[in-house]
Amino acid sequence: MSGTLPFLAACRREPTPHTPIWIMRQAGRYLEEYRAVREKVDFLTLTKTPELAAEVTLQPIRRFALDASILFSDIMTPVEGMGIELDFNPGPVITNPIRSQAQVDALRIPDPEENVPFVMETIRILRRELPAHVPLIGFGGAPFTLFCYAVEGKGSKTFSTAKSFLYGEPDASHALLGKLGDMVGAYLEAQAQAGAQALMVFDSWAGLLGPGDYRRFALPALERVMARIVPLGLPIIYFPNQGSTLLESVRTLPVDVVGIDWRLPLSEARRILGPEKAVQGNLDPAALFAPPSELLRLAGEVLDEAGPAPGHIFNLGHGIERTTDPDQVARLVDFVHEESARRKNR
Ligand code: 1CP
Repeated sequence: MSGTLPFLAACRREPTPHTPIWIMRQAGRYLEEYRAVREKVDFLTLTKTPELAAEVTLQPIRRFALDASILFSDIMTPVEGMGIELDFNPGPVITNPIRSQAQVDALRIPDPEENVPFVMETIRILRRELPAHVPLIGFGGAPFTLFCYAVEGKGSKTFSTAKSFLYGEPDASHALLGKLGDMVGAYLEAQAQAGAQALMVFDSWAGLLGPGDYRRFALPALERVMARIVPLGLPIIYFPNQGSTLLESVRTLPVDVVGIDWRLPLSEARRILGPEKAVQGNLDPAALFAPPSELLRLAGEVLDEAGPAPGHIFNLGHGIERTTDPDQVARLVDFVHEESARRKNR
């Protein structure tokens, strides 16, 4: 029964025999088999070719005893069909950044099966090829994080252009955030219909906003996404990166799991979020560069912080770095399984 798989049970805060673990960006350049695929095709082609996208999703599952897989795609993949022109170098690059109300008005809300049929086909292939004990997570970007790239036109540390637009043109910004929310809601619903077993919303740049502006701009658009996907009944994970000062607001969102970056101890996150939310995280990705004994000590600290209550999914506090040694990932996964099972039997 899929409902009893440790990852899905932990999302629902049900007891599990061990703490489930998966790793953000678990498919990617730190794996030589991923680099071998990328030598032959560029990133966009990889995401648009279902057999290849499914293959790289499966690569980390073959190597490590992970408790969940995540669709190989990108948060920006579905925005092309809105009329936002997308390239990757290596992060997203937008050739027509959105900087006016007229541009916002011209954006379409596409039908996901027509816009990104390759994503839905990748999910269908994966549900056939994944081992039955490994559930598949579908994902999308949070409206505010998609807004950052759509307006800025590329990655940035500060997203100054996007934030200038947010404060300078609040009405156009609300309209853009609303359209992105409607697009992502439909996109995630289509992933669920294609076979995704949990849905994750990445808000990588949430931490650029203070709590007041997060409530004013980011939250209403996120609530539109939730209104669309909560009725589907799948576990929902929301990851507000660098969002420790936003958790009071996140507490009111109807999500099952909140991803926590490594800057906040999980005990603190649990205290702020209350007993109704599961937590996911939050080992510093840099811990994978420590000697093995230190890596395992730091992973043990994350288990200590999560405490004995059900509802913890082990993960890194953000994506794995491309220079990480895969043997360290294997050590981490095995340790989390063995150590958490030992503690539960104590
Ligand atoms: O091979 C390559 O060079 C491409 C690098 C790469 C990869 C492996 C990009 C470009 N995207 C991805 C895959 C990806 N992106 C996944 C795959 C599934 C997995 O986790 O294994 C996921 C979930 C994402 C989501 C994503 N893309 C986010 C949210 C998560 C996060 O890390 O905060 C963000 C912010 C992006 C944008 C993006 N796409 C790619 C890059 C290098 C970036 C970051 C750009 C920046 O620094 O702003």
